[in-house]
Amino acid sequence: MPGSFLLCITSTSPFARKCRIAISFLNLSSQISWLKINPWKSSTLRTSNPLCKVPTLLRPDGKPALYDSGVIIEYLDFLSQSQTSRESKRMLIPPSGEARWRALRLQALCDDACSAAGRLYAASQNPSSLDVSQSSKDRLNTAVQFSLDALEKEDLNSEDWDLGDLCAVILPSYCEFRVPHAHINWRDTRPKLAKFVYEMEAKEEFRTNRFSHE
Ligand SMILES: N[C@@H](CCC(=O)N[C@@H](CS)C(=O)NCC(=O)O)C(=O)O
Repeated sequence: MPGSFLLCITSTSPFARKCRIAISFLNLSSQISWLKINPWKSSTLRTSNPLCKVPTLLRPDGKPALYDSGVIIEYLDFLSQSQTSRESKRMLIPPSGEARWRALRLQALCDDACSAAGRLYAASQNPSSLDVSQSSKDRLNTAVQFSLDALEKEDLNSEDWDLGDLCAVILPSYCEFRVPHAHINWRDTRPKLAKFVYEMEAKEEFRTNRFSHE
C-alpha cells in the first residue's frame, strides 16, 4: 500500500527527524510519504492534531492521526512488525526488560532537552521578548548541558542501536543546528558522545535525513 500514510514534518524539527530516521531504518519508506508543513501557518494540520504540531502521522481509512513523536515511533514499530516479509522486520523499542526502560528513558531525556533547546532558539530570535526571563534561559541551558553530560556517561551503541541511541544523536545534532550561539560545544567537551555521533551520522538513515533550513 504505497503512500498510504503521510507524515507531516518540518525539516528543522528534532521530533520529526527522529521519525524520519525511524521510517528509513524500519524499511517503511515505500508506505509513508512526508509532507512539509508550517505548523505556525497551516490551517489544516489542526483538524488532524488539535495541538497543530509536527510530527503528525496521517493514516488511511479514516483512522485518527497519531502524535506525538513517541506514539508515532511505537506505531512505526508495530507497522514494521506487521510486514509480511520476515527479513524487513526490525524494532526500535526493545520489547521488554531493562533495555526497554533505557530506550524510553533516553527518549524522554532527549525529547525534553530538545524542547529546551528549541525554546532557547525561539528566545534568541526575539531577544527583547519578555516571555523568557534570563533565569528561565539559564534553567533551559542548564537542562541541555546536563542532558549532554548524561549522554556522555551513557553506554551508547552505534552498532546495534535502538531508539535510545537514536535519540542520543538527535539532541546534540539539534543543538549544533539550532543553537550554535549558545556555546553548547559538545564536540570538544564530550569526546565519547562526539565519537558516537560521528559514527551514527555516517549511517545511511542519518545521512539522508539531516536537519535543513529549507
Ligand atoms: N512532544 C512533541 C513535540 C512536538 C513539537 O514541539 N513540535 C514543534 C516543532 S519542533 C511544533 O510543531 N511546534 C509548533 C507549535 O508549538 O505550535 C513530539 O514529541 O512530537
